[in-house]
Amino acid sequence: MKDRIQVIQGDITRQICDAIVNAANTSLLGGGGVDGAIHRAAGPDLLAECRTLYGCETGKAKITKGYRLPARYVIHTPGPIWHGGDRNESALLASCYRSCLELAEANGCQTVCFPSISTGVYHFPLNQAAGIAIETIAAFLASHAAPAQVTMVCFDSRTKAAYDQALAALTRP
Ligand code: AR6
Repeated sequence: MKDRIQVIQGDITRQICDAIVNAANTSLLGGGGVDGAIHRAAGPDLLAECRTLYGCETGKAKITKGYRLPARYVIHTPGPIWHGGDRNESALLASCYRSCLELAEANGCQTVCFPSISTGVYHFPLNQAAGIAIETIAAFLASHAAPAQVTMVCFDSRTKAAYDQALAALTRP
C-alpha cells in the first residue's frame, strides 16, 4: 500500500487532483486555517453549496464541487477537537479519513489530497494523529482499488516529518 500513499509539503489549495479534503467544523460554513484557505481559493459558490448541506457530524464527511480550485471536488470533514483523549478522539479521527475515502471512491476519485486533520486549532497531538491517518488510509487502500493515490499535504516541515515517520513505520507492504 505504501506506493499509493505519499507525503508532501505544500498548500492543499494548489493541488491538481480529483478531490481535496477540508478540515472543516460541523457547521460547514467556513473558518480559519485550511478551511479558510480552501473557501478563499474556491470562491463564494463553495459557501453557497455548503449552506445547502446543513452541517456535518464530527467523523463524517460531505462532498461539494471545487469551483475555482484545481481540484474537481472538496470533501468536507469535521475532525475531533482534542479534549485529552478520553472522548473518542482517536476513533473519530480514523472515521474522518475513512468517511472521506468512501465518498471519494463513490464519486470516482482516483487522486485525493488530505490536510493534517485536527492538528491545528483542534490540537490533536501531531504524532498520534499522523499514525492514525496513515494506518487508516493504508487499511482502506488495502481493500479498495480506488482511489489509486492518496497524498498527505503538510503545510509545514514539522507536520511533514510526523507523516513521513508514520508512513515509514507502517507495517503493511
Ligand atoms: N494547505 C495545507 N494545510 C494547511 C493549509 C493549507 N493551505 N493551511 C493550514 N494547513 P486547521 P483543524 C494546516 O487548524 O485542527 C478551522 O477554523 C495546518 O497547518 O486548519 O482540523 C475549521 O473551520 C494544520 O497542520 O484544522 C475548524 O473550526 C492543518 O492544516 C477548525 O479550524 C489543520 O489545521 C479545524 O481545526
